[in-house]
Amino acid sequence: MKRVITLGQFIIEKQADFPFAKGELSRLLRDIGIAAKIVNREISKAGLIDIIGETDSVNSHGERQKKMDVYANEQFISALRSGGECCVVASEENDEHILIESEISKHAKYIVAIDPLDGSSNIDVNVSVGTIFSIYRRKSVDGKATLQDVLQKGTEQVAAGYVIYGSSTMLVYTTGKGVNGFTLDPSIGEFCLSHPDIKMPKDGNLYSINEGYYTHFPLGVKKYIKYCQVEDEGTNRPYTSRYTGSMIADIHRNLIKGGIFLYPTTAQYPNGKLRLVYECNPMAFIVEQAGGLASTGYDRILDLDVNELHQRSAIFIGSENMIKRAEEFMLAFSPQQ
Ligand code: P6P
Repeated sequence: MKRVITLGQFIIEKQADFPFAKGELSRLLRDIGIAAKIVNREISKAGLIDIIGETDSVNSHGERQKKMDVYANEQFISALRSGGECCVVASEENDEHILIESEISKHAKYIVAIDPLDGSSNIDVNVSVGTIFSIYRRKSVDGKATLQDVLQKGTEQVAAGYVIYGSSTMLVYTTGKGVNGFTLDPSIGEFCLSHPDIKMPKDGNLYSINEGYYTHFPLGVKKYIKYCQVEDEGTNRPYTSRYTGSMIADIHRNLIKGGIFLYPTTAQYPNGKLRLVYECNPMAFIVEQAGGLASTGYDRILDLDVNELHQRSAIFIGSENMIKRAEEFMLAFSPQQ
């Protein structure tokens, strides 16, 4: 009989990897897991309750907020506020960072950046959506935490993860010592270890990109797309195109099977669409920890300077050899200005 290892048990067992930790990070991950279960409960019956569709409000990106966006944001912020291990939350849904100033939290050592519900427009049509989180140590030593505590490079992350609300609900995370995946068992209400020590295949034959923007892509991207489509048995081409409109679903699939996800610069998004702090950096940390790569097509995502909370970036993320090939096309046809 295979031993069931819950997320809580796993976190405690792995705590030994952090001799100086006194359990705060473990409790923080536990708080995130609790909020994920609450959000999952509502998503799983979205069509039956008044939680799909749009609100009357617009977020900092000018995007109309979905009811589920607001609900998920409230749940994660509430869990982090009551957990007491986080002093600042930076959310895709909030223009400014949120100071958690309760007595137990204002001296907390961790910062959490979160996209509470990425791809939420897919909920209305039952396509997988997800939550992305990134955890940093507070840098400021006294007084109130500041925005500078949030604007840290991706290399400073102490943990990152995502929850994918799909055919099953999974939580995948890293603390810098590999990547592990947990599947929610609704019968016991626990995330259970299902994908220990995930390793991303070095090669793959899946490519994920919104080819609707083809005319606006840099020449290097256009040339790479054509490369993916050319018949060549030796390199397992033509590749298969898979693009769901939900980054977490696309990257999770590629993490397991091997593949590449690209969101390059476009006319509409000259700096890329995806946000560096709470989308690109956490996903890059996870993918690198699983043996993959993540870049802008030129520079490593985790090394990018972070200057604004909602800063955008182009992203090429996936299997090592596929990323390297795509970067060769960028170097050859769209050299960095
Ligand atoms: P487009 C969802 O809105 C998201 O942020 C990612 O999850 C997804 O990969 C991307 O945007 C889809 O963007 O422009 O292809 O619809």
